[in-house]
Amino acid sequence: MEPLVQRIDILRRTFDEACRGIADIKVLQDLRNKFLSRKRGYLAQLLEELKSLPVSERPEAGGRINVLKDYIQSRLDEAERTLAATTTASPRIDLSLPGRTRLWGAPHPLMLVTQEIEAIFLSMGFAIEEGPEIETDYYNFEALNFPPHHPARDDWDTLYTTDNLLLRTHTSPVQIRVMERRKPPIRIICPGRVFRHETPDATHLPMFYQVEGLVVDEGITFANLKGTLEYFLKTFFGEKVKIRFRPSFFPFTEPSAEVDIECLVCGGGDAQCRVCGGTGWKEILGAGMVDPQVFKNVNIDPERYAGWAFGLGVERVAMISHQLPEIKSFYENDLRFIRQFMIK
Ligand code: 2NM
Repeated sequence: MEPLVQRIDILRRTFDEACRGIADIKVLQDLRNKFLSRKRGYLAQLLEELKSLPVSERPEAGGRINVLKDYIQSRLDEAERTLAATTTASPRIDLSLPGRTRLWGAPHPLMLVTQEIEAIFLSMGFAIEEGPEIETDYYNFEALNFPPHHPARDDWDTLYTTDNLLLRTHTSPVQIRVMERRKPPIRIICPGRVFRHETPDATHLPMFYQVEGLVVDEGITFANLKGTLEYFLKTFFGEKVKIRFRPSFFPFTEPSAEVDIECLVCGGGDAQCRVCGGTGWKEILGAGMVDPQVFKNVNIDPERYAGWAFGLGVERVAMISHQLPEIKSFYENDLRFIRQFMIK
């Protein structure tokens, strides 16, 4: 057998050779055992053989064995770090799979349109008021000049929780509550959810959003109504939009009007237009001068004060301005739809 010192050198070359084949952690652990195991490792065997050397040769040989041991240890540690960095849990990750998309929310188009409407009226000095969605018969009907059993109630049928409590059919009760609490001048808008007995179709749902407005002061006339609503519609739909006022009827206003804008799709040029039915006009809101009886109900003197009010459906306005054919698209919670209206 070769002298111990030579066998130390041979062992180093054997180790270097074996090191090239470290493909995974298993091979690395085998190597570590073979060379460094305290009991039967190659280095432990060499140390054991030190005893057979003459005492004078032992320190040098022992030193060489220790140098080799440090060398093997540090190379194995390094190999382990490299393995860990390149193969961490590799069998469990399939890099060919598509990533998990984070579905960020987006403001709902109905909220965006509501805020746009609010911003225009806020700029004219209006305040925003809110109130309950479950109302009494008095606030939803009586105070607004709908007598009990009056046929006008048919158009505002709703769900009743008791004989006296119902889901509000408009946000006008909020305006009644404000007029009870506060005396003129009043300039408010009332956004919110309302409910009506409706069979769902392309343009109707039993629940929808409204914005109503109310102005009460001394000397208010129909000219104020017209000027303010024209300013609102031109700001919202564009300066050039054509507007018309038609006579109409509501129990709570006299006189009453419905307000149309020109059809944004055909501009009146298509007798077959699917959007306006060939009329060239789209109804956008209802309005009128507050009926003196409504003022009496809230203790505002109709001889001294006058006022006007309007109401619009947010879905209808949003559908016209974005040219959407189906009201239900607002309620399907499809992010692909909702995200299109995001202001980026
Ligand atoms: C409309 C149309 C016309 C209206 C009237 C009132 C109140 F409380 F002052 F009497 N609030 N809202 C009103 C008037 C609502 O919606 C189409």
